[in-house]
Amino acid sequence: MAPVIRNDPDLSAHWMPFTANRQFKAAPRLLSSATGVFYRTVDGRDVLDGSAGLWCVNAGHGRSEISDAVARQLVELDYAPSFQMGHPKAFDFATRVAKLAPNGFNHVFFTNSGSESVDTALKIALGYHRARGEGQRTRLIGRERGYHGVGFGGTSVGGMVNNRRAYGALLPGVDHLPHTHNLAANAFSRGQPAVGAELADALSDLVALHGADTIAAVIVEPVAGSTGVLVPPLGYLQALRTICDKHGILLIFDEVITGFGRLGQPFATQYFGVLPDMIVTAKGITNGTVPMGAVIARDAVHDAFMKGSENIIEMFHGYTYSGHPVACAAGIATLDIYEREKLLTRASTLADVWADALHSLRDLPHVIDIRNIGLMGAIELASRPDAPGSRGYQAMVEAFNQGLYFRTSADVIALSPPLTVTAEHIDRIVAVLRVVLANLK
Ligand code: PXG
Ligand code: PLP
Repeated sequence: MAPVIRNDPDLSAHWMPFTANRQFKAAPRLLSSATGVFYRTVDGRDVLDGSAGLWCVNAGHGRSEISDAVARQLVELDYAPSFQMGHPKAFDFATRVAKLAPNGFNHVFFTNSGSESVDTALKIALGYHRARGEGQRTRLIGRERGYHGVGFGGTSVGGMVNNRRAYGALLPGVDHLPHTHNLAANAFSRGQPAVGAELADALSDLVALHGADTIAAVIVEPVAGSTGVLVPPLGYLQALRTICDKHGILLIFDEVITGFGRLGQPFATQYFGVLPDMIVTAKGITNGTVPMGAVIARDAVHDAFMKGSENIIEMFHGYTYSGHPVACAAGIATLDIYEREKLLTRASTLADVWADALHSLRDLPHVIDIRNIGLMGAIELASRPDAPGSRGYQAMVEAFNQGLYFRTSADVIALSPPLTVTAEHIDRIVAVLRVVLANLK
């Protein structure tokens, strides 16, 4: 029997995340199914998925290889305890994930989300220093306009003010580097902007202020996603790495969005040629199908824990659902698709088409910047002086009504379609945007 999809559910009980609940419930946008790069709404309209869901559906929607693997797994082994017990797929999947990372990143800690991956990586950093006799290294450094999820650790190192201000003192001993967004110097850059590598020097200033031996780790998104696609200036990530090396500070790349092919390499670390000490992932690891995340650690980080008596738990951390069998089955099927369809490098073959398409919108009203890298892009609109964010929101609603979905961050339109997108789909994205922006007040 075909499932019955209710088009008019009672909306009151579900307290929606990161949503203007009252506004949404007054005029809901409900999706009922999805195939390829299209969603279908409850009223039967096709909507092109311009943001791969929330930056996670890298292989496109409705992949039967994944749903079949999940169904089989639920019958075979629905759950296995993750503490002091194991199941083969968690080990197989960890091996597969590690193989995609640069050489020397051979250890994978599973979580269930990007937020959990971030908090896990921060705790690994603290534990690493303590295991090496440097337990006084407790300071954590994030960046303005960074997004690292919503746990207390990620909220603390995060740098988006609305995500922080209601939540009190957060973690102590946290600093933030300046963000790298500079419209005056870098507006309408294609790829990496030229100006801003020197902003990494702020890390040297924090070292001078606090003392190098108090700082545990720096966490940054190689390309900031949530805050509106901020591409790192040329030389910036290299400069951060150099300063971290000089002072024994761990460098964490939060690749929750950039991981699994977004830039045309498995991870942004390979795209930029800069090696962190840990890679934080989630989202695309299962094509968004089953919640999962992972921290990929460099051997030296992992090995620092593996000493002392063998009956002692090396790291007091983990989740009921770390390495969940269903998530691992979904993840293995996802990596099979990525490999078979060469999706982890596909963004590099589409990057020029993508850049040309986006930058063709430059002369439309209100557009103050367009930026792109790999298959990520952003169109920044001038804010209405009395109502920042309202123009971006209106663009999102109008586009949705015309068959295109994308994310906005205030007045920045953020685009990151599934990696299966074609040049024709890209034309369609740009055609809808052109109409929407031309008519926006
Ligand atoms: N780090 C980064 C870099 C992220 O982008 C997280 C951590 C947290 O992951 P979870 O799985 O806990 O949400 C993210 C998540 C958007 C948007 O449109 C971005 C995210 C999530 C939802 C919406 O900007 N990023
Ligand atoms: N709260 C309680 C009362 C628990 O028993 C547990 C796990 O056993 C948790 C929270 C943590 O849940 P999870 O391991 O799914 O993160």
